[in-house]
Amino acid sequence: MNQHDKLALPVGTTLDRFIMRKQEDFPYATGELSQLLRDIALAAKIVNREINRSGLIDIAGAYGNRNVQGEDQQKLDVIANIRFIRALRNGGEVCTIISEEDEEVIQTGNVQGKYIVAIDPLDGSSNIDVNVSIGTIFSIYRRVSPTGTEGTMADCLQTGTNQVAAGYVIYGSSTMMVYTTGNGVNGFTYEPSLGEFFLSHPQIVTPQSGAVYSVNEGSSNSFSSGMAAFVTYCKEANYSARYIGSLVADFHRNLLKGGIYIYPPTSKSPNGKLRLMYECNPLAFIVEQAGGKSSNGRTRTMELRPEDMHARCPLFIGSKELVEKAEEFLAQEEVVES
Ligand code: AHM
Ligand code: MG
Repeated sequence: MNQHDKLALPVGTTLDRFIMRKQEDFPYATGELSQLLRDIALAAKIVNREINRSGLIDIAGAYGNRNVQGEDQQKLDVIANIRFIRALRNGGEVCTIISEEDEEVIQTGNVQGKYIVAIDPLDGSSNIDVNVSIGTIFSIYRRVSPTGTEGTMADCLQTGTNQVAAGYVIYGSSTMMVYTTGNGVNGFTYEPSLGEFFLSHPQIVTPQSGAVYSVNEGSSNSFSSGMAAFVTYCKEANYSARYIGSLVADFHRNLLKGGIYIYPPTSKSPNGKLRLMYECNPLAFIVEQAGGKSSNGRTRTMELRPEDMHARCPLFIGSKELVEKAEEFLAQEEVVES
């Protein structure tokens, strides 16, 4: 290809255009969900900028702990929380937000808003200091209470099967946003010089099987017998162990290449560590839309009843055959122990 042809290449489909096109597929769509997704993408760009500068902020410690607006400098997960909430509040489509970073429900004041958002603004944030990929995970529900009032606990504690959209942003060697509205999964890569996400991974389909298992084996002393047997099975089958310790990064790799991510019950976290509303449900929706599977080892993640907005649950997620294999080992443990 000569230089002229290269220059004439189309730049591709931007996230905004893609969202608009998808909206046209639904004749009665009002555009509110589209706007909401764009609000999230905008906040993601801002958070991406903050993350990229985080090393420099440490170096700039000599300037004191205040940023240019005179605000005290805060940890990035707090900043990310503020950014996403602000974007969702300003957008107007969301009545209520629940966030891993906030103990209480957040009412945006937009009582006409039709949507509820559950968000983990910056997952794996302990990895920031060592320049390892981190992510944002979000989930969108339609409210069940009437518009014109504040969102209720019933709005916030819906089962995962009610999600209308879910996605994540991975801040890694490149920044990507991956999302589903229940009609397949699409991935967009951020082009920093243009300030846009471009469609780079259309219709992601996850491999039915894989040869990667991702689990913190440091906790293996407290694995159940079924869980321990599954890990032994993976080793005997010569699978590769890959565990970044940053859920979005581990999940993203396995989604594209095949594999299973597990956060099982351990003595330290008897219910697993990950949160049903902010981490497990959104990734479960995505993996299922890509042809994979997610459960707590026994029950489909998206059918678990959330008892509390911060509830935790075990997570077995990834390629269908591997998740089913792990479930077989867990079922076997019940037979042996009964
Ligand atoms: P966080 O929400 O406090 O960031 O914790 C979630 C993170 C996940 O990204 C990661 O997969 C997991 O915790 C790692 O936990 P562990 O260090 O116990 O293996
Ligand atoms: Mg988290």
